[in-house]
Amino acid sequence: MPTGRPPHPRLVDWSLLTGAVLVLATGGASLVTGRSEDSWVFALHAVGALALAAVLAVKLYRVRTRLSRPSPRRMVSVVLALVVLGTILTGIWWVHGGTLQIGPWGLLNLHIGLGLLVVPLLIVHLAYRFRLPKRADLAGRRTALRGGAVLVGSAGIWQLQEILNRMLDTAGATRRFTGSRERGSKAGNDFPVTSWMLDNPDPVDPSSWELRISGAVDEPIERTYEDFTTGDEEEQAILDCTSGWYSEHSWKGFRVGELLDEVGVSGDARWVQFVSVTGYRWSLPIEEANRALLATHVDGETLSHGHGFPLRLVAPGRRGFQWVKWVEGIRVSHGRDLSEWLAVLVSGLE
Ligand code: HEM
Ligand SMILES: Nc1nc2c(c(=O)[nH]1)N[C@H]1C(S)=C(S)[C@@H](COP(=O)(O)O)O[C@H]1N2
Ligand SMILES: [Mo]
Repeated sequence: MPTGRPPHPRLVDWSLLTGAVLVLATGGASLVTGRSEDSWVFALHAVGALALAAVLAVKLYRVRTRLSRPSPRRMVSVVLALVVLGTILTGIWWVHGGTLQIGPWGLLNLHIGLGLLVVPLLIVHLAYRFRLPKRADLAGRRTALRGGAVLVGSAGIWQLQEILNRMLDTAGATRRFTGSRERGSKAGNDFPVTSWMLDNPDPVDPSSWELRISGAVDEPIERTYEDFTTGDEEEQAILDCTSGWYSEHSWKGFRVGELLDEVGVSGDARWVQFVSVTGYRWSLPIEEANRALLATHVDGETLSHGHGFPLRLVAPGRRGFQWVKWVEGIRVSHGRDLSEWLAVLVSGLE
């Protein structure tokens, strides 16, 4: 590995910025997929983050003497450095089986929260510090060799972590590629109940509950609980929550496509939205929605209230937050309803 003259400060800073953008982008993307084809997103996040940690060490070494002379601008930089370090440490700790409980939040929630806090701090930091790079800062054989060494080293450490995890038999050893750890699979209703933020409705009374199918359909219709007692479509699928656990079950109910065929969907409809009694809602592209399940049962048991009785969406390959519970509405539409992003965050706030 080439050593000697320290890298140019602008090269270090631009490497950090590139790394931070990559790690934030893959971190964000990781929240909306649970499909194994997308596992590279998680790999890129981990390797990128380990490389970022190495470059950050070089930067902190360079600025070490300035840290003792505080100014408001410098405070932002110091807080940014601490938050990034905290994000890196919580990420690595999670990978190695760490746990932590702060109220309803776990270690992975803390990691994500710190990661999101990086965004505004980084923007303020850049507002003070942004300098365009010069080509000479970024070019050269030594730079390419060093950059390559950091990336190869990070990929190597990433692989070594899994060997270490298995040797020490940590809780991290058996996680999925999404980072989630197994909880209560195949145990009927006996797996964690997770509601996002404040969604906590009273139990749904099946005698007054109705499912309304509306939007780009021939004629809106209502279905009662009675109509849903006979569903026998089964699907083995993993519910994978972004707070860091997954649970695999056999779900039973109705194919969404069957219900939509009965009502008749307009030919150019593109999205199907699932709406909860709480206002919480999420959409799937229509082809995917057709294959999804509206479940009444889990491993042969009637869904409990906490898991979404009488009806919940089972969307294989999607993250848990997209599996809408207590579904009372299906809306077929041409365009995507972007307000659902807000609805999943604030649903339940009265
Ligand atoms: C500056 C921001 C961030 C940094 C520096 C960072 C850093 C890290 C590090 C060092 C790891 C451990 C990798 C390993 O040791 O293999 C990790 C894992 C992880 N991070 Fe981040 N992260 C950031 C932001 C985020 C965000 C915003 C999210 C989600 C929104 C996220 C989600 C995850 C997940 C799910 C894992 C676990 C992956 C696994 O178990 O293999 N991170 N992160
Ligand atoms: N209506 C509604 N559906 C919801 C939620 C919610 O808060 N409200 N939480 C989601 C989240 S974040 C997850 S991980 C799963 C959890 O399902 P479970 O409680 O059955 O484990 O439900 C999803 N469906
Ligand atoms: Mo979740």
